[in-house]
Amino acid sequence: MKTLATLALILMGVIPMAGMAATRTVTLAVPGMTCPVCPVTIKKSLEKVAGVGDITPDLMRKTVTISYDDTKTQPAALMQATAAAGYPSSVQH
Ligand SMILES: [Cu+2]
Repeated sequence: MKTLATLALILMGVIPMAGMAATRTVTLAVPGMTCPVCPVTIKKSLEKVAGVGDITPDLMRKTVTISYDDTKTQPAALMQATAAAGYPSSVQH
């Protein structure tokens, strides 16, 4: 039963499998995010990028956390998308 439960978690994407396409998460710092409209604009720009999953903007922290398929896109493309919308961003470490 334990093996089955593990397999189920892998299929649900909870446990990423090594060597396969993985959903990664990156947090971008977006200094220009200053009013409640900004996160909406930023989210819209990121939704157009293929491979992007969940987008969670945080106006207070001026960040946006994005989950993405690393076989389809990379943080550089995500930063490019926000910059194109008028919001230059950088990977937050
Ligand atoms: Cu704004």
